[in-house]
Amino acid sequence: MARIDAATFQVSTRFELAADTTTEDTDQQGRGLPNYLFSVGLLPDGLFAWVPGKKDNVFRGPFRDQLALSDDNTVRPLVALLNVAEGVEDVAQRIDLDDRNLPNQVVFTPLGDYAFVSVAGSALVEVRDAYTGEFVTALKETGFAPRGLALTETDRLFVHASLSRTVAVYDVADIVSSHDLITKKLADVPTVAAEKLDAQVLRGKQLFFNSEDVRMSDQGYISCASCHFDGADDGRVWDFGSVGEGLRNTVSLLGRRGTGHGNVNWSGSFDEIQDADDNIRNLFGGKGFLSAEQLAVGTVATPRGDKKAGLSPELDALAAFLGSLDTHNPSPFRDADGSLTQDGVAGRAIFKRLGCGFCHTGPDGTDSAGGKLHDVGTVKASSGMRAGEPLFGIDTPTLNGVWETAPYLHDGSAPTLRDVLVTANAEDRHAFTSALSEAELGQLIAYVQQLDGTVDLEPSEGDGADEEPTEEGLFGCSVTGGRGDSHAPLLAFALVAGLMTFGARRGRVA
Ligand code: HEC
Ligand code: HEC
Ligand SMILES: [Ca+2]
Ligand SMILES: [Ca+2]
Ligand SMILES: [Ca+2]
Ligand SMILES: [Ca+2]
Repeated sequence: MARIDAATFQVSTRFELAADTTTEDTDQQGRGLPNYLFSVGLLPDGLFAWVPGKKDNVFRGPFRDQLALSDDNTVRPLVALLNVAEGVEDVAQRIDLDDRNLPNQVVFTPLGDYAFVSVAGSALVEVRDAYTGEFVTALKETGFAPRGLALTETDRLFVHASLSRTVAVYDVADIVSSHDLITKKLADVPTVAAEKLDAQVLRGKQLFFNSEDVRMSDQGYISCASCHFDGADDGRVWDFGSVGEGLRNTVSLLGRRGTGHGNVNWSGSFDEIQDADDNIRNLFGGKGFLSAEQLAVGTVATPRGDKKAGLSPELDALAAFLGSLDTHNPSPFRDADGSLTQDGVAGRAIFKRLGCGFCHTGPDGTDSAGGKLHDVGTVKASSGMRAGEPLFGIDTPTLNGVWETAPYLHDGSAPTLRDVLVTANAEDRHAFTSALSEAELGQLIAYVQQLDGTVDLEPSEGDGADEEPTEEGLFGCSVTGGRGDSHAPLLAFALVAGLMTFGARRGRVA
């Protein structure tokens, strides 16, 4: 967290929130690295502040400390306490909101004796003693995904239930006056006159954010939003060894349109979003949205076996929501008018010359749709398996949106794009980048940083930007599905580079 001097706009204090590597993992507490620091609630005296967020247990897992992630020791809810006067976090005072998911905003009573904390995934507001941090009571039935609070001088608490499209209003006068703990819900005020989301998509988004449903999570700790808040990623590398995978960097779901980029997961292990039910049951402690009977039919229980689609309205709604995530955030590395910078244009030519588009193909920048996997020299022991089966390669990720999704590679082992192309590509198995001059490398990186799904016309293309690339078929056949290629086609890249077009990009959707 940073404190900014309002007069000079300079950072005056930086509060470092330390990784907790020592707290014993139990059902009420655990280790973790603070993340998703949503907001700051300043106490009326200005001396302390509460910062709600989460704690990611990136110290746990079969490849790390030999302990499988469990539903209560994957993500834990966190409120960090900043000692504003001394400019440090008071680590000993950290609050763990047991059995909750994604606390995100805090307001205090005028005397500073009680705190109201909205908890998005748990669909409630907690009342806590501001001196001790102890739990006092909870305002339930706020509606889905509460993520905004306001306390009025008339002792009304307004709670924005973002995914119920309502503001819940509570009378909290008894708490404010320390008279009693009774609260009364006065109203649910609708905030949206004409809902823009399709009903199934909205239902899916509500499920995505809701850890209270025992089908999603046992003790209410985990929802999809725990790691993909608003559909994005959390920058973390999770040890998914216990669900037949390995070290896995969270994938942003933005722009991927559910299975719009073919199989999902770095190993391409799932062929439907509905396969997330496997993680719900095996990782989040949820009962799952499919019954034992449904799972017992044919090969439904196997991720790429008989289809799970159509078996559960909830899983289908989750899939509809993910399918609706069809845009990436615009890259700020572009010129102000949204076009490629000069370096970006130069980088695009290098991208073609090196044959990057052989795998990062077409508007989505991936050949995943054919079920291909490639080992570009990044697969190691800690990469683990593919849903319990041998892992021969990785499903080519899109490069659209990578400007905001560091770290890189399936296991997050490349902190920067440069590391992907240099440090992690020592043997040139991920294209011949060692042949590039420092300037060319900079241009290639500039191009990749500007990919966000925008249609970039090339001078020679005129207005033919809607055409699909036609050369793909020439090369697509040289890689087999399921097994990683040995990278024999690399030599061919240099020869055909002049022919290859990366292809038209989709226009930005408003
Ligand atoms: C503990 C953090 C965590 C939670 C909770 C979580 N995910 Fe993920 N998600 C990840 C990680 C890590 C990956 C990469 C996993 C892999 O490749 O095996 C991922 C990958 C995905 C992908 C693959 C995207 C692609 O195109 O390859 C989808 C889809 C997905 N998650 C959906 C969900 C849904 C739906 C939920 C809730 C049911 C969920 N996730 C909950 C961490 C999480
Ligand atoms: C043979 C297929 C292939 C070629 C050619 C290829 N890539 Fe990749 N690329 C992949 C695969 C597979 C991954 C995922 C590897 C992993 O996660 O371990 C990847 C990952 C990446 C990533 C990291 C993305 C992320 O989200 O972490 C970047 C950046 C990237 N490639 C850029 C390039 C550039 C630039 C070129 C050309 C110089 C190129 N790639 C050529 C297959 C390829
Ligand atoms: Ca607990
Ligand atoms: Ca894919
Ligand atoms: Ca499946
Ligand atoms: Ca990443």
